[in-house]
Amino acid sequence: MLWEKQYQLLAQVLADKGIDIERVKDKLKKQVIELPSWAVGNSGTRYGTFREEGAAITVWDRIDDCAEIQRVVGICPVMATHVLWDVTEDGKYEPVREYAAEKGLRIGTVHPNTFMGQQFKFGSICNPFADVRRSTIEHFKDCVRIARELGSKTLGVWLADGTNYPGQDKLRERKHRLFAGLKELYDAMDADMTLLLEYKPFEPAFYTTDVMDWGMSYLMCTKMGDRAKVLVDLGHHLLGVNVEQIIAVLLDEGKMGGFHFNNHKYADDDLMVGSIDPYGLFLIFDQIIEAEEDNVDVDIVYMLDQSHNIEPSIEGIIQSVMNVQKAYARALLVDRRKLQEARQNGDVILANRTLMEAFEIDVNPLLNQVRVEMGIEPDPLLNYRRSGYAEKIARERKNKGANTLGG
Ligand code: AOS
Ligand code: ZN
Ligand code: ZN
Ligand code: ZN
Repeated sequence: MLWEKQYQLLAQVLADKGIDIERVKDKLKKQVIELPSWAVGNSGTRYGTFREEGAAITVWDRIDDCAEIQRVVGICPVMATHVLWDVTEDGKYEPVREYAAEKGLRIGTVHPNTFMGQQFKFGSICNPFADVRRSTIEHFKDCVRIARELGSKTLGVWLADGTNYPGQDKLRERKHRLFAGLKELYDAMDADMTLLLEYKPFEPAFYTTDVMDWGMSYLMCTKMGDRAKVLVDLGHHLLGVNVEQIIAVLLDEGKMGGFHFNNHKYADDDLMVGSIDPYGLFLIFDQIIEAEEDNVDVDIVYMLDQSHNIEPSIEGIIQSVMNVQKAYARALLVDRRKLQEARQNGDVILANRTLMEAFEIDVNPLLNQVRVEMGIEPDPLLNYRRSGYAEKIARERKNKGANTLGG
């Protein structure tokens, strides 16, 4: 095979640079990305949803689909979950955990749901009405129990809280309510659980959002304690924001907790990660690897959070996972010695070129080799297409009704 020859050549080139390819492969094999259960069902935009033949309808379908994705990619043995959706019809979570385990998956980050329901019109924990705040906190505490039942150690909180008009509510008071609510959740967690707090500049609220940026998330997490960290969703930044710098700061402060991977051109577009800006994704991984090499304690939960509106969801997820792998692989191949030298010499051009050189490497042969060594087919997408799984679920799930989830 041509790629095998390309791999041999790459191994030689890297050896000349003093990069140990065995170590790189080892890291690539250990990479873990959580699959969002909600991404395999039908999802859409506020303008409508295009139904996909074979889209997951039940929680069992979602587990089956994630297991199929894991079969071909090999680095996603975890399903991130939304508490309202990934539950049995009679409200049980343990069977979900058991079925997932049967399929070779564990349940990852548990996401509470504080945005679907009439009571949330003015927010959840920041709501001006005490009864809504109270019931949200009860839901949070319930999520801790659910996490236990699902065997998960991570809670991922995204709040839709905010206001739409100046004057609508007292902003400082909303901040107090925010902290009080989060702190109750934090205190209810087990000692080995972590809380990840996601931020987002706008939407659904359009004037203020209570956790609007990394600074606010960082502030809340710092006030809560060590087991609260920031979750960075790549689509949750205004245009022009330098995300990799945010990652560097959070890593340095021990507050970089997790990612929701996706890609955007405008706002929270939830497109496939790496589809619009693969270079930006590489630069994020570059920060992570650099911190690791500097012995910074890096403990990050990687998740996808995307919405597959026109592409087949499972294929979109497979492609996304591969895009993340590519970015990670390239960041692992940065010639750090040369980079360091260039920096010491004040050589801006060579420093930048060193990064670009890694970004320009065709890492497909390397990733193919990693997969073969892991016992899976080199091309996950073709492997999936050949399996007949898409046709099978389209047949089996046809006429079973369509389930539409948010994203
Ligand atoms: C919303 O914009 C966020 O990205 C959340 O992570 C949300 O919980 C997720 O998209 C599932 O609805
Ligand atoms: Zn998200
Ligand atoms: Zn989002
Ligand atoms: Zn998003």
